[in-house]
Amino acid sequence: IAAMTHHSPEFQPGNLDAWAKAAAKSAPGGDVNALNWLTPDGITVKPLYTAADTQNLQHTDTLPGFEPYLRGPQATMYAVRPWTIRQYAGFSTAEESNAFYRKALAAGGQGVSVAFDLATHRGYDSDHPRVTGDVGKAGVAIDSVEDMKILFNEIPLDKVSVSMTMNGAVLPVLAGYVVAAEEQGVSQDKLSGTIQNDILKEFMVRNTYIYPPEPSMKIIGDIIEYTAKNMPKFNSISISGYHMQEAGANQALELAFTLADGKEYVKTAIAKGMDVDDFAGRLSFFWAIGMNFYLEVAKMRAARLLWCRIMKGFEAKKPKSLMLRTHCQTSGWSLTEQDPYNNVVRTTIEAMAAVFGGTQSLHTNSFDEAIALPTEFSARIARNTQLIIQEETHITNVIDPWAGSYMMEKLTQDMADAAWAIIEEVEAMGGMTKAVDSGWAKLKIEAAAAEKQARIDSGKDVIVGVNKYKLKTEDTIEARDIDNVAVRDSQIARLNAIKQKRDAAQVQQALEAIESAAESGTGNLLDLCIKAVRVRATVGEISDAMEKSFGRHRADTQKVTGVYAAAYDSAEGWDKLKEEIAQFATEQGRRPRVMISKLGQDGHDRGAKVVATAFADLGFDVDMGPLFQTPEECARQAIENDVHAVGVSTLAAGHKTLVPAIIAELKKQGADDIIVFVGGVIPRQDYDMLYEAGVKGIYGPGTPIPASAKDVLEQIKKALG
Ligand code: 2CP
Repeated sequence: IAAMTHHSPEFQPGNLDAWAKAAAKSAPGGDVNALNWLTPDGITVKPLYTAADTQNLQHTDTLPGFEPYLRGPQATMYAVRPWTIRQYAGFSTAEESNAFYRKALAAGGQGVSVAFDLATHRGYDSDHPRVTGDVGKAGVAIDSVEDMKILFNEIPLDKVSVSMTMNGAVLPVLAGYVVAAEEQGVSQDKLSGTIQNDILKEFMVRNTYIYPPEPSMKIIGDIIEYTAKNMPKFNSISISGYHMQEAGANQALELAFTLADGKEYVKTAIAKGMDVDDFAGRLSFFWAIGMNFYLEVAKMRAARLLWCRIMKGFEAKKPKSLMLRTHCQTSGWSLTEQDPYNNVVRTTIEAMAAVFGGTQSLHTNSFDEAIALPTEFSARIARNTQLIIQEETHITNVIDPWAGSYMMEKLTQDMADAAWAIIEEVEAMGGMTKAVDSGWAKLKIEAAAAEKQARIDSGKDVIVGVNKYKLKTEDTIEARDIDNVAVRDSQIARLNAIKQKRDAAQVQQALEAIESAAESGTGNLLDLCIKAVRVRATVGEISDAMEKSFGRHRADTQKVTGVYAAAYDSAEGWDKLKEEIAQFATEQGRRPRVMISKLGQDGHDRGAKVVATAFADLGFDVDMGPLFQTPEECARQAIENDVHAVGVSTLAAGHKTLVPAIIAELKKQGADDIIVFVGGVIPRQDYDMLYEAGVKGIYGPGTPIPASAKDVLEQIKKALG
């Protein structure tokens, strides 16, 4: 029988040499190696894998539910319980968001995931003058526990697990959730859920920090300590690579930096005197899943392998401490404004990668998210994408179905090796806090982003409907719009009512206790914040109390140079534009000068950084405004630097308030000769309104940078007459 199966008379299997000869006949230039794909991570993906590729791998004989958990943290995985369908949502007021969650849960959603507005993220109450454009946009506005109670009204917090994406104002928000549950009759030990609480990546990419790194790490230590003791079912942190990939990192970089962040948090908790096994089982992770299908599956498997290795290095013993559990979200960056229904397909492919990679929880994006917040319709399609995979396809019946694939096993090892090399580089620098502090990690991601953009703009990386197979005309689709003024007014009314009713002396006392604990470094800050929330102190007041001794973090605005130009290799239009810019400089006595700015609390700066890099590589003089400017501050800086143009990058829906405001400020300060252009996520239906306000150019997602640069140059020339 053995002889029959190995030398079946039915076919002649061939061997590798023979295959190479046969393949060379159709390979470009007769070279099989030309079929290799060198990924952005530096991994060579070959067109063919065989048993020889997996011969020496140690992990291929392992099992799910056992070390190193590469094949999944649970023995049965989806065969018993599929991943949690957990859709990230939140907008406008607590009432509206609550209604949205309840409908979603009734229609098949399985957990809640709260998106807070940027004012809340940055620790400002809705009545703060810095956040007029941000309240209720891109998330729900929360000022006090009264808002939290409305947010979770009729959602049983002892049954439904809740994820809260919060990093900056993590203490008052987590405290608000605990107190809202308490007033619902649910004690802390029954609460299951997750708080993002991952500050290191905020300094690299997401930018919703409040305090500098050191006190921020103290806060994280306090939260890990408090939850380990009082909230055993609650995941104290969601160590996130998601935002790194969204900001441009390739998969190996995302994996490495995230695991290195994880190491740093473990060290922080151990330094507080905790036993690793007392908290490590409640550290969880969060990956972005983009369009590099094989790499994403490999990344998720490699992540579990490496985390087990890292935790053994800390001498963790409990299985739960060694297994990496993760949430995934399909890539928002991969969504296109052009031909947007294609995004349903992209999201489905990405969701499949997350599922094949063995995720514990998943968010699938809605197809309209490159344009605005999801509508009821687009949110339904996104949720159903997961329900269909769970209930129609039978994909869930088999655990880790890619195991044993020559390609996937080898790629898993390659991905683990690539990430491990970066982790060791970080370790040699003294760990992730140092790598972040020096700006090195951020620049590494920004360089990857600029390279990627140049590959897209020069057509090397294809995006259907954007740089290939473009439609001549696009239909506009329905987009959700939030009346930010109405939300702000209603938040301010509720804030005022709370302040009138509460016991001011009690509040004062609770805030002073927080202030002195922050000052002295003693006491658990989460414990003190819960006490302050009970007596109705607000998010802004609690944040201020800590800011008094912690201070507010200000980021450097470094930018990479030369990276975009080096990766952009469609020289023709590029060289001509560079010449035009040089000619402008000769005629005007100086180069065209633009200020790229971010207004309000929107910290998504990938686009701004990539544009700044590319414009500088083209020959513009580029100033980078600091994050979180008010229109008034931005106008002042633009005038002081004597720029020709201000380019506003907006991704969090603040454009209708903030863009007219910067134009008005420039006028007010006597500089209406400075032109304003806008880039980012802007629904088509808002274009007219912005042009009427005086904007000279609008560049949505997918605009090739050389095209926008040329247009800006023309507009500057026109303004100069
Ligand atoms: C699961 N369980 C099982 C099995 N599967 N038990 C036996 N056999 C099985 N096959 C058990 C688990 O051990 C667990 O119990 C319980 O069932 C729930 O399963 P889970 O896998 O822990 O799922 P979960 O409760 O949904 O938790 C998943 C995560 C959690 C990943 C651990 O941290 C999470 O939900 N994260 C979500 C993060 C998130 O939504 N982030 C939003 C990002 P025990 O707990 O008793 O063990 S917003 C993104 C935007 C872009 C932003 O950040 O700005």
